[in-house]
Amino acid sequence: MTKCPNHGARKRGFARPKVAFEENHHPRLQQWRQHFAQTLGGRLVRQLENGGNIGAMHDQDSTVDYAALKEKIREAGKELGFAAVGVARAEPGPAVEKMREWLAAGCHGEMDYMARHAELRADPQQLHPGTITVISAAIDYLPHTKTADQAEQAAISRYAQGRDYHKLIRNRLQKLADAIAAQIGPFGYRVFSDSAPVMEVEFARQAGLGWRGKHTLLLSKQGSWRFLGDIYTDLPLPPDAAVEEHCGTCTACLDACPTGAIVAPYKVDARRCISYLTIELAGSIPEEFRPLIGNRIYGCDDCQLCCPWNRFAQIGDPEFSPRHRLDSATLIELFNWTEAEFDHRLAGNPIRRIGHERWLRNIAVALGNGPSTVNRKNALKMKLDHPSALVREHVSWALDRLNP
Ligand code: B12
Ligand code: SF4
Ligand code: SF4
Repeated sequence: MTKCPNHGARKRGFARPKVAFEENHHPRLQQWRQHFAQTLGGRLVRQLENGGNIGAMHDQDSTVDYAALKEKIREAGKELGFAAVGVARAEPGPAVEKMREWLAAGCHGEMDYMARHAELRADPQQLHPGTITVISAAIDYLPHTKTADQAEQAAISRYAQGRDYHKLIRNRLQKLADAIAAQIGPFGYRVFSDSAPVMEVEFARQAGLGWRGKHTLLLSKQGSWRFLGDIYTDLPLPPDAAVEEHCGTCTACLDACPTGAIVAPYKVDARRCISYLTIELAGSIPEEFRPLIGNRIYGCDDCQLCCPWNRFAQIGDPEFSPRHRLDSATLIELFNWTEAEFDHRLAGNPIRRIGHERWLRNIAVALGNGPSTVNRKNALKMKLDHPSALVREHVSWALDRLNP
């Protein structure tokens, strides 16, 4: 139970959100704020000032036009740089059963948190009491249209070449929540972006942001190079309609996957996915997959690169532009980064989360995938006595591959 500091009204399960706007907010948001204060939001604020109960906000019979509010939220979201904003009921539906099957088959591998938090993922009310609605938002991240198809180049997943999206999206969602709160008063909410057990793709699908591609990612007519984030809230906003699926008979992603990780349409076995093997897996990469990883050292984009809908994708938010030449650096160059350089250069980048040891493990595999050059072999030999047994094992494997 928390107590609203303004009115003393009691409100179950929700802390009072921050209501102050950022000083540097966009002028259009300011305009919307003024407009809103004079209309619907203003009515509510006045109602609260007159001793109204905050609980009235949750009353479907109140005078609030929630459909109009939703459109204002969408507009404010666009002003904050979101490519799309939609609304879903906080009910993941049949996707929950599919998730349980996926977990029961062990497809999550060592991602224990997926199993541990399955019930929280399945039930938004358990994760954040009072939640009845999900505001789902997508932000474009495609940093460029180059490819890293030269063997000496390091292939780093496009999502990880610029700033870490987790905090950035949560900050923007917080601004969106602030914008709502500044107009209608305190309301219950919590923001997420890949930061808690939330079925982000399913809610985005239900909210009409796109359909689920056969690679399982959210796909739209503007492509799939989009991050997702959510606001769980107690506002009774009317849900949007899901959009029609447009994969048709295409199976390009299943065919393109280097490791056969898309074991059936709409089913990824994470244990086979290069994204899992290079990012989530802490230990040794199973040998059967190493040759298939090629020059990919962090994540994999193949199931998106081949997707016909990504021909229509736009370059994303400039925050995701490549840093430290992560779009063009060579494997050897990155292999030679010391731990201090790794930590310093990748501050604020998602790659830093895997740590220097896994970074070297991944690059050793990519170097081992050839071609066999003197420079490559010399770079590997320099790490033969690395303090980490994990690194040493992958370096030895790589040298054996280059010296058959
Ligand atoms: C765990 C996880 C992974 C795992 C597992 C991926 C997976 N497909 O499950 C690994 C590490 C492999 C991974 C990889 C990647 N990920 Co990831 N990942 C997540 C995370 C944290 C949870 C996803 C999840 O719940 N998976 C569990 C399974 C059970 O769920 P599911 O695939 O959504 O669907 C299942 C059921 O719901 C059911 N189902 C649902 N609808 C339907 C419909 C039909 C007809 C059928 C038959 C079944 C079905 O089938 C599935 C079970 O087989 C989310 C963030 C989040 N909180 O949601 C990001 C997220 C999905 N990942 C993201 C990204 C960007 C990636 C990568 C592209 C990164 C990269 N470049 O390396 C790759 C893509 C690989 C791929 N093809 O999925 C983005 C995707 C954005 C988007 N446009 O959709 C997310 C949403 C993060 C974010 N906030 O933006 N990821
Ligand atoms: S990210 Fe790569 S390995 Fe994983 S499913 Fe997509 S194509 Fe396959
Ligand atoms: S490659 Fe084809 S099947 Fe796969 S997500 Fe794109 S359109 Fe759908």
